[in-house]
Amino acid sequence: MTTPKRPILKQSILAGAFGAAAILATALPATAQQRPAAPAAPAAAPAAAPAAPVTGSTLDAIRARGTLICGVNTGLAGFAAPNSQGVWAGFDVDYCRALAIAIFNDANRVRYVPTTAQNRFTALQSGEVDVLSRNTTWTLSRDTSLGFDYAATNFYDGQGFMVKRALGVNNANQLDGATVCVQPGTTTEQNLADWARGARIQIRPVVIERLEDNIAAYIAGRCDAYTTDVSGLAASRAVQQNPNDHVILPQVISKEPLGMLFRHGDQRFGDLARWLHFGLVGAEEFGITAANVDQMLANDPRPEVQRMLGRTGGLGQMLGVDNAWMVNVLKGLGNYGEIFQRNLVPIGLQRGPNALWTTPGGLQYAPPFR
Ligand SMILES: N[C@@H](CCC(=O)N[C@@H](CS)C(=O)NCC(=O)O)C(=O)O
Repeated sequence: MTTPKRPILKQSILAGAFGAAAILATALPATAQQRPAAPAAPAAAPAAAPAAPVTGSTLDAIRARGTLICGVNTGLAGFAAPNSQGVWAGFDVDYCRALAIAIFNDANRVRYVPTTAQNRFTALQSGEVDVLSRNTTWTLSRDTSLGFDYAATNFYDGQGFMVKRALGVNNANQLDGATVCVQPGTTTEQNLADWARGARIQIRPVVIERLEDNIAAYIAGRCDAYTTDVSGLAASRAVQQNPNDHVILPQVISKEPLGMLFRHGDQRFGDLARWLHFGLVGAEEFGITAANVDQMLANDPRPEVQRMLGRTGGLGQMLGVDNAWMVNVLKGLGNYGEIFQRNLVPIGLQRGPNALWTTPGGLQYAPPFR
């Protein structure tokens, strides 16, 4: 075990540790606790129990109900949060709306169910929601023993750290001995332990259940750093009074491929969710936007564009929806790049690995529409 090396952190660590102890003893006795991360026992098993089968076709149930029930975040700027008019908005919300357009040609036929890191999997397993569109990482255990499938990776992410600029830390390795706020029931908690162990760094996790309590504890100085997916760091930083007082460190310690999840056995619905993402990415590649989709449908000579837009090929029908599904989705929401630009650029995220595969370093790639 290493000892803390940097005086600046040692000082704030003490403040953080005592502050954390106080909050744990009072506000959050049952849900928050400090645990040593390294060397530590391997991270805990996934929060939810293995899935009990939900029978019946989700697509049919959604049609019969007349509404899609989308499990989203409790509130994460840029991804899923009520806007100033109280209307849910964000990147993950746009994927719910896209599904509703594909199924009903009506973006408003969605009921949003806020889910926490801890209860999201139970909500999907139990059938309380039809789909999770909620910054959730694709992992082997979630894909198997929890009973889910992933539609596609709609956001390539990774875990990072945020610190106060005033702390003077600019590299994650300087966090040796630090207290780090982290939410349970996440890959974040597990990765933090893995990373600390691998890097032979001692981290003192302050595990706090609710997102807003994590941020509050970090802001109050009870933790030296806050860790989550870089997307989540950007979202939380963007809504602080002075975002510039907080620095997202350059190290990314994990891979967090985020995407929509559906239940095992729900392949028809899953196919639609998957090809919806590919349609958004493919449209960007072909240069089809909300503004020009009608014109492209009428005039573009490329056969794949005509198939994607449903003029030929009957691809929508193969997915169980109207052949005009992508025309409707693109008119309502724009292509992947437009959705990214509208929701995520304002919180400071760049395309990075989420650029199209035709851009160096870009990973977003759609299989053929045929
Ligand atoms: N991608 C990670 C982390 C997802 C996650 O839940 N992150 C937190 C912090 S950004 C969150 O969204 N919390 C909201 C809540 O629990 O209400 C995972 O799938 O485990």
